[in-house]
Amino acid sequence: MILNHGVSCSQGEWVWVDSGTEVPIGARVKVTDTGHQLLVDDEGKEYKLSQKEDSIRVMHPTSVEGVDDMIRLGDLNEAGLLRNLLVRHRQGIIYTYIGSVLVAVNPYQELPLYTADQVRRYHGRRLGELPPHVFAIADTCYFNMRRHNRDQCCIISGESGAGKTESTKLVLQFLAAVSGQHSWIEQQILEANPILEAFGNAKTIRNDNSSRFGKYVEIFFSKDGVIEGARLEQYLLEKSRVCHQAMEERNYHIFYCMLTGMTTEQKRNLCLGDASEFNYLKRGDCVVCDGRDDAKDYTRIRTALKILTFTETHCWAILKLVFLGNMTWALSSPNPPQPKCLTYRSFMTNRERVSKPLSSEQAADCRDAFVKAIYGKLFIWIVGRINSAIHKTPTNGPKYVRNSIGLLDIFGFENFASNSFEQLCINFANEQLQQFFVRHVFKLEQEEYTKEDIVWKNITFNDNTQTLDLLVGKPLNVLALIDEESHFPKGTDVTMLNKMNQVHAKGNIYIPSKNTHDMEFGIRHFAGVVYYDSRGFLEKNRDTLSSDIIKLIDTTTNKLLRQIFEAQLSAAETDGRKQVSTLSGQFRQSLDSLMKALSICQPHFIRCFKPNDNKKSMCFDRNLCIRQLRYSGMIDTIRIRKLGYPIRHTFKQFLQRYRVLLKTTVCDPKTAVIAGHDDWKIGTTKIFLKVQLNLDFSVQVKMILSRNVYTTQPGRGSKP
Ligand code: AOV
Ligand code: MG
Repeated sequence: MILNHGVSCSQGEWVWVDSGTEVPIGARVKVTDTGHQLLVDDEGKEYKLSQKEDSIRVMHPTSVEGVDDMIRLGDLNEAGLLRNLLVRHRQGIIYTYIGSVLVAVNPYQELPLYTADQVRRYHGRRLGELPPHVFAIADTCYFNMRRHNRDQCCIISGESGAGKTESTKLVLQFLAAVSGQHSWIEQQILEANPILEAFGNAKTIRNDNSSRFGKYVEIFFSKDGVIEGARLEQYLLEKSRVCHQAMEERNYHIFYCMLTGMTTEQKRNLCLGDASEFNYLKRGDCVVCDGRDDAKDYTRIRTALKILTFTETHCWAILKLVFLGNMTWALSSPNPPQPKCLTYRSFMTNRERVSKPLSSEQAADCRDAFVKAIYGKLFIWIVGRINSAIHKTPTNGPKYVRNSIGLLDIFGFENFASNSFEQLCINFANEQLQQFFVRHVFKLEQEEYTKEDIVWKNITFNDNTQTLDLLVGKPLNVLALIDEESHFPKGTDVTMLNKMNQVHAKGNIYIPSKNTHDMEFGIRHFAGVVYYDSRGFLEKNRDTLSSDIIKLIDTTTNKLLRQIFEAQLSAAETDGRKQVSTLSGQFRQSLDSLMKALSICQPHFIRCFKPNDNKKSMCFDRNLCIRQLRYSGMIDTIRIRKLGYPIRHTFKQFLQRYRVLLKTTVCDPKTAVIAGHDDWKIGTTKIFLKVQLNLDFSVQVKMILSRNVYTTQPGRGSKP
């Protein structure tokens, strides 16, 4: 049977079908015993071929079995990328390249891929020589750093549960293995992880070990390629979790680890009972997490703390502070001892300072703010302590050379049913990283054309500059307005929203609230529109503790508590009215320095994908994956490639593939002209094509081949 696209269908043939799914799905032609032709798609659904004839295209052979590098796909489009991941996922292959970018699909099962043998196998090999692997990317970083004396960075992104943190650990494991010293400092760097995860990770509905902060780890190497130290930067720990957890979610691991791991004696000393006795730990109605062994983790954390030179006194001080919130004002206690600063608020009138009792709700908010502040500051302090153990400034003087590899494990784009200030910050970070990514891919393309002496000009690509302008670029941008209103004593979420609506309604990136009662505004992000609920924005952004609480802290004899609030205490002393920087201000600053750091590195990208929402090993959710393909920048990558000549063959490959046509086709000059010179270019080592050639293009092939190419050595072509 011949279809309208000139496709002849026979038993076993693969085609693309448009069957109302978001992107076309792969399907195979099946001829039944009775001679009827059916289509069976990738999900196992059957259709009568006759019903689908209009929406069928023949599948390129590369899409049938799948390829290691998706840039090589003949069907270089969404459907092609998606099916490639699907086909490989079914074969248990989790890694795939798209050019130099690694796509890692979470296997949700232990795979024998990360052994010492595998490290040796991948070490010293070129990217693409062996099947795609996270070790291949790690080795490329290491190789490039040493060969070119240039700092490298690896940007690992993906949504919650996609495998960013695991990939980061694997890269680190590889680097530690090939740097080859098994030194104390290496061990310290590796042991920083259990500590960070204990205090910064928690069970969520998406991930049993979800990192609730972003991190950038820089690993420093001597000129001999030996690990010398590292430095950690953390971003935006989710403090609200300390007081509140959604259903089926937990507070930070450390709480549960302490309560199950400590001896009865130790617990008695700290007046601790069971996790189920703490309101702060059981809000999600989930104190145990299947698959995690809290008691064992506790031992691990204590060992790690020791390795990172936390003293016994430090450890106890930390553990005590962790529970301070719960102990002093245990919500479960019927008569909690209530320090006055938590039940009263003092403020200045014209003449004097007066105190006003707080409602019980206000008092609870005040207590929560305190507890969150303690935890947040403690986390920052712990990261600082870890850095002081693993980050050694070079002692050999300023001329001393060392190189680094940075690993960024940061929250992916977020779009929930309800989005707040945190999501705005996270999505802002992702916009910046997306721009960085797209510009890098664009630059690589440009370089490839220049290298091959092919003119690539007047090509522009619309990246997400407009969204970034709205967020931080233009005058009165969104983040500036939020900040301005946060500093303004009478500012409220409503006044802030009104200003944003006024200033930005005319643009096409900002979506103003529908009416005066609507507290939502929308932003067109690169990965889709996100609606933000503006309620609570200012308070979250101000991120300040009341002066009463600062005073309370000032009375404490707890040394660690004083230490973690050092900055606040001294600010209160010098000038109470001094403008403290807002949360978005701090975040912007740390992002700016991150972007600066990344921009001087040679970047590598790992895009982690989640195959399904149920943490299942052999299940591939097409819609979920399409969404990830889009916002991971994969679709941008192919769009950029398609602006030029997406299909490339080295001369040798090209000849092998098409030589046969040279003998069988007669060159008709007229058709050759129609085929057009613009559809292909001959570079110095490769042939560049606009579209994949098939038999219909034999004339073109003939023409290309006739231009001397076939007489040249592979890799040394002559120019047209
Ligand atoms: P995330 O870092 O991307 O989410 P994780 O790295 O924590 O996600 O991965 C989630 C879980 O998936 C892990 O705990 C493992 O069980 C499993 N997993 C991931 N990668 C692998 C792998 N290569 N091999 C085996 N199992 C894997 V978040 O921090 O929530 O954004 O906030
Ligand atoms: Mg993580």
